[in-house]
Amino acid sequence: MRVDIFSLFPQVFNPYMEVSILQRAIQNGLVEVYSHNIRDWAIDRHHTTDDVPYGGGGGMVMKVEPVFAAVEEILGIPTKCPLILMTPQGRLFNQKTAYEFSNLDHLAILCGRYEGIDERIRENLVTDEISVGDYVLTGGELPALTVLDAIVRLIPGALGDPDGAQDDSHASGLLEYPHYTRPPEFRGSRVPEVLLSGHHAEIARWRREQAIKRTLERRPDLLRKIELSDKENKYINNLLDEG
Ligand code: JFT
Repeated sequence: MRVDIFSLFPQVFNPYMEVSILQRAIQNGLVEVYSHNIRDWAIDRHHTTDDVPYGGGGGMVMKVEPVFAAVEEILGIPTKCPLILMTPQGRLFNQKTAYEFSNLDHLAILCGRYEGIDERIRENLVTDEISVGDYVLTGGELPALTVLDAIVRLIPGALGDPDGAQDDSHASGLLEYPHYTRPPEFRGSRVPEVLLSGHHAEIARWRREQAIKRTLERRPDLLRKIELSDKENKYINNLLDEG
């Protein structure tokens, strides 16, 4: 997969790409990431990338010409691959969208700054508008890294683990079961006996029940979206009766 990122702060992507899973995926040739500085395509003497809004009001707006020049030079005309705009007004990013994007062999991400981008960029260049959540950041760079990380770890081989991402929170539609590692007792707090038992079927059952219990307690909205077995529904009804 190839990912092109357009930003006024392309250097912010490097430190994160040099650690983490992204680095291994890049080294293994599973993904190529190029971050481009939109300012390099601003042709006036001051390399201007923003301007005052028509109609007045505060703040600045990202200019249309440098973004078009950057995107058209890198992606071609007409642009062949999806161009995702990170924006608080986009649809909420989730695991399903991450899977969809991870199947692309080329995608591009546009990160804005200031109060936002000239609407004509959105109308004529952008194919998808995505937000990472209902909170306010100062620009699209952190959302872009979030989306990039979520996508790259789904590329087969990126996790360096044959089971890959299948156990993840949200892959099954449930939150994850609790994790433990050595020692078996720490300051009087013990690892659940079943995990020490070596009983694989019982461990699997315990984990599934814990995942359901957690999801019921913390994210009941998720439970309504997935199919459970009759046994699992009985387990939920028992939990609800107890509580
Ligand atoms: C914020 C953003 C996302 C996402 C793109 C651009 C300018 C600053 C801003 C803040 C509030 C209202 C503009 C951006 C995001 C998120 C993405 C821009 N700003 N208008 N903030 N929070 N979840 N995705 Cl361009």
